[in-house]
This record gives sequence, structure tokens and C-alpha cells, in this order.
Amino acid sequence: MTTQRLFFALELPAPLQQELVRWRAENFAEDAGRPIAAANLHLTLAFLGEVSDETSLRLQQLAGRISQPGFAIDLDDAGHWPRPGVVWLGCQRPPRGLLQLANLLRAQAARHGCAQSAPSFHPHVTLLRNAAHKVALPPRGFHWRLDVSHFVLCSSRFEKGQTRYQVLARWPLSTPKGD
Ligand code: 2AM
Repeated sequence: MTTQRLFFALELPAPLQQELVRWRAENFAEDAGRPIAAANLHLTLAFLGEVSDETSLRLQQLAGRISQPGFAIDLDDAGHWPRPGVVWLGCQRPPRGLLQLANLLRAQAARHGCAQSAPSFHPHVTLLRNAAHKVALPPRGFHWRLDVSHFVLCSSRFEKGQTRYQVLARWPLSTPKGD
């Protein structure tokens, strides 16, 4: 049986990825942690772990039935989790649509045997890994708006010393009423 390491995620547009990398370079010490490559910056909705092709197909079918409006995320918060050694960018007020989408995908994953390591969903974009020591965070006041009109399923592979994510499938969210 073949398995793949998979996760549902929100993509960040390439210009935003580049902007975040520039901002990170200007606002964090060089030894704060290991920077995530621009192309790998994303927001995980539900981590599935190693799953069989059968489970992957089933979860993709369920994902395809999700019908909810798109939403906007204000990336205006940052933090440090010393235990996993993660420095992240997040939102002070996650929109309801984001929580609804992630919780649905997480519940479907859990029902198919994919254990969620975190009991609750804290939306974030990981900026640095291996950040075990105290990290000076930039003062609040930064802000990027992410308009979300679709979500994706990605595979994660470690090849030649690098983590590579590949988008396997994409699903649209409907246009919010009034647009
Ligand atoms: P992170 O950014 O908080 O580390 C691909 O590896 C994505 O899945 C990453 O964004 C990562 O979240 C998340 N991920 C990796 N391993 C995980 C785990 N054991 N539990 C939950 N999420 C995980």
C-alpha cells in the first residue's frame, strides 16, 4: 500500500510570499530560527499525516462537497511556540469562514483515522522552524490581507535535504454574497 504525507491548506499568492520573506529578514534576528522558503509559506487547514491512496481519495471526495463562501484573513499577529520551535504569523480575529472550513476538514480527517495532534485549530503561517530559544517578535502594527477563494490538498516530501510541497487538488469557495 502506498501512502503520502498530506495536508489541506490555503495557498499564499507568490507576491505575498515574497513580501513576507522580506519582512521576516528585516524583523527577525538571523539566528532566530530556520527560515521557511518563500514557496513553502502556507496556512495549514488540516494535517492528515501519512495516508493511503484510498483515504486520500475519500477525503478529496468529501472536500469536493464543501460549499461555503470565500473569506478574507487579516494577517496581523505573530507569535512563538518554543516547544515545536515555530515562529508564526496569524490573525488576531480569525474569520468564521476560516474556522468553519478548517474544523470541517479536521473532523472529516479524524473520522478517517487521521489523528490531529493539536486539539484545537490555531490558524498560522509558519515563518521559522527550530526556533527553540527566546525570539524577539516585531511590534504589532503589521498587516496583510489574504482574500481566500479556494483551498488545496498538498503532499509533503523531503527530497535532497529540502521539504517540497506539491498541490494535488484545488477546490473553489463560492463568491461571498454582495460581491
Ligand atoms: P506547522 O506549520 O505548524 O509546522 C506541512 O507539514 C504542514 O502540516 C505544516 O504547515 C505543518 O504545520 C503541518 N504539520 C506537520 N506536522 C504536523 C503534525 N504532526 N501535526 C499537525 N500539523 C502538522
